Amino acid sequence: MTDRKRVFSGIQPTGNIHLGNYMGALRNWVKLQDEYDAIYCVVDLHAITVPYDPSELAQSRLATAKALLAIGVDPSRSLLYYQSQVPQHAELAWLLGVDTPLGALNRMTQFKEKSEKAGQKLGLYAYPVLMAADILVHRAHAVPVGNDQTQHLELARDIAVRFNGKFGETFPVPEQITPRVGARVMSLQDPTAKMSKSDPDDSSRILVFDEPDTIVKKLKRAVTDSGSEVAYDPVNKPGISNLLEILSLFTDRSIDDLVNEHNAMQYGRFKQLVADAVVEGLTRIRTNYKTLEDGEVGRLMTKGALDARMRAEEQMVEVRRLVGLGSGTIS
Ligand code: AQP
Repeated sequence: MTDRKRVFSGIQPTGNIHLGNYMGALRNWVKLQDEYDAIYCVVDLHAITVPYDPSELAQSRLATAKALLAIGVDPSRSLLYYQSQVPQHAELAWLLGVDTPLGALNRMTQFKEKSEKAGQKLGLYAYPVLMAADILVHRAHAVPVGNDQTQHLELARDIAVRFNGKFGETFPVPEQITPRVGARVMSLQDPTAKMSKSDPDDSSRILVFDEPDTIVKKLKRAVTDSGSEVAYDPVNKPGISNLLEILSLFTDRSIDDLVNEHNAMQYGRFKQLVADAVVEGLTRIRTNYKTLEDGEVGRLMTKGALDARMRAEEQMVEVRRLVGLGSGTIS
């Protein structure tokens, strides 16, 4: 283990990775590998908290792992694995859950939203406790996520503080890392709602692996606002502001700069500009994906899980001792 600070994050293997996932979280995952001891996870135990098809899960896990590698997660610099292959996550979730007040879980908006469709189930309810365990089992200092995860991360911080208060300083209280641009990418069809995998309307999101002509089509159909000015005003012009954020990220130029240059441009031309930048920016990822071989990715994920188990077990030996569940090992 290095003495660098640790960063942890996860992504669910549900549906395909979209521009919101990429801009809000995954781009940061790649960047942070240089600065931090980075630990990344395909959170399959989270994915099964909503209805799913078991026969598709193995395939979608693999596809998600490949996508992460194609985007630039580098197993020679980061730890990458499937959550379910490291049982310490679930064990710590139980130990943390026994002392998590129901009032805190009742406030989680994601539970309220998702349980409307999936029903009120314990797994969905306990999801934020498992997320806290994911982070704390690695004693992570920071968590790169989009804005939609702020409430869950606050709960993880509360859980860490409560544990430390009861058993002594054990877990760093994790900080959230969100990007300046792209922390909440909005739906192309309803720019007041976040872009999301579960939106039934395909044209609401751009997938990282969409074909170039699909990207152009979706962006051309993106809902824009009244008026004709290209201006950044997320409240009154959420559609154009969303497109400006996307263009800013893909061109590495500030929003002010882009507004100055394109202020008088017609919406149609502006959308084409955004589409060109996105297509160009995602080409490298699409090309990388095609070079990845399933067997090799499977082996990388197994190695990642074995390393992660060893690291998580080091923490769990201490946690078990602290909570009174013994210091010895059973062999
Ligand atoms: N629209 C978004 N803008 C910025 N960041 C986003 N993230 C998700 N949507 C946006 C971030 O992507 C990471 C991985 O997300 P996830 O797959 O683990 O969970 P999610 O938040 O449930 O993703 P979706 O697409 O929004 O799925 P559904 O439709 O099921 O709710 C996280 O860091 C998240 O913040």
